[in-house]
Amino acid sequence: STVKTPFVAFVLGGPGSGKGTQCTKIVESFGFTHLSAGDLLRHAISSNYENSAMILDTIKEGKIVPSEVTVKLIQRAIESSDNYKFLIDGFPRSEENRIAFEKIIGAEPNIVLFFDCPEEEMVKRVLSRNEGRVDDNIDTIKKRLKVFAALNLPVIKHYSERGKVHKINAVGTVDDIFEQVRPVFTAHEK
Ligand code: UP5
Ligand code: MG
Repeated sequence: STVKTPFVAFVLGGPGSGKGTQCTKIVESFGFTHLSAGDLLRHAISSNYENSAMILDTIKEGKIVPSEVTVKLIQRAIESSDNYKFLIDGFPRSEENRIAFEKIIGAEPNIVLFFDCPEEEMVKRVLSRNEGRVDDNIDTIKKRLKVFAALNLPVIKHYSERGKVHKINAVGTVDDIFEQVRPVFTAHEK
C-alpha cells in the first residue's frame, strides 16, 4: 500500500464502448493498474462475497450496485496495490457513486476519459463478444443503455463542467482510438 495520494483516471462510456480494451493499451504504455468495477463485482460473485446474490441480480437487470459495495471493492484494490496510478473503468456510474468515491478518496480524479460511441455500435459489439456474461443479451443491453443515459451521462456532464473530460470518438480500429487516448496520458507524464 501507499501513503501517496493516488493518481486516478476514470474511464467512462456506455456498454461495449471499448473501455476495457483501451485500458489494456493504456496499461501497456503508461504503467497504470487497471481496476474494472464490473470485473471486481463479477469476481465478488464468483468468490461468493457476502453480497453475491444481490450483485448478480443487479447486473442481470443492468442496474447499479449500491455505492458502498463498489467503493469498498475499489478502495480495497487501491490499498492492496503497490502502484499509485489507477484506471478506474466503468465507475462512477451515477452521481451517487461519484460523491461516495470522492468522499472516501478525498480527491477528484485527475483525468476523465469518455468513450463516445453510437448505441447501435455498442449493441453490435456486446452481442458479438461471446464471453458468457449474464448481461450480454439484448434485453439487458437495452436496460444498460437506458441506465447509462439516465445516470452516467450526468457524471460526465459534471466533470465536463470542471474541464476534466477528454471525449474520445470510440468508432474506428482499436489502434486508431488509442492514438486519441495516448496524448491525454503523455500530457500528464512528468
Ligand atoms: N471492441 C472493443 N473495441 C473495439 C473497436 N474499436 N472496434 C470493434 N470492436 C471493438 O469492448 C466490447 C467488445 O467490443 C469486445 O468484444 C471488444 O473486443 C470489442 P470492451 O472493451 O469490453 O468494452 P467495455 O466498454 O469495457 O464494455 P463492457 O460491456 O465491459 O461495459 P459495461 O460498462 O456495460 O460493463 P461493466 O463491466 O463496466 O459493468 C457491468 C455491470 O456491472 C453494469 O451494467 C452494472 O450492473 C454493474 N456495475 C455496477 O453496478 N457498478 C459499477 O461501478 C460497475 C458496474
Ligand atoms: Mg468492460
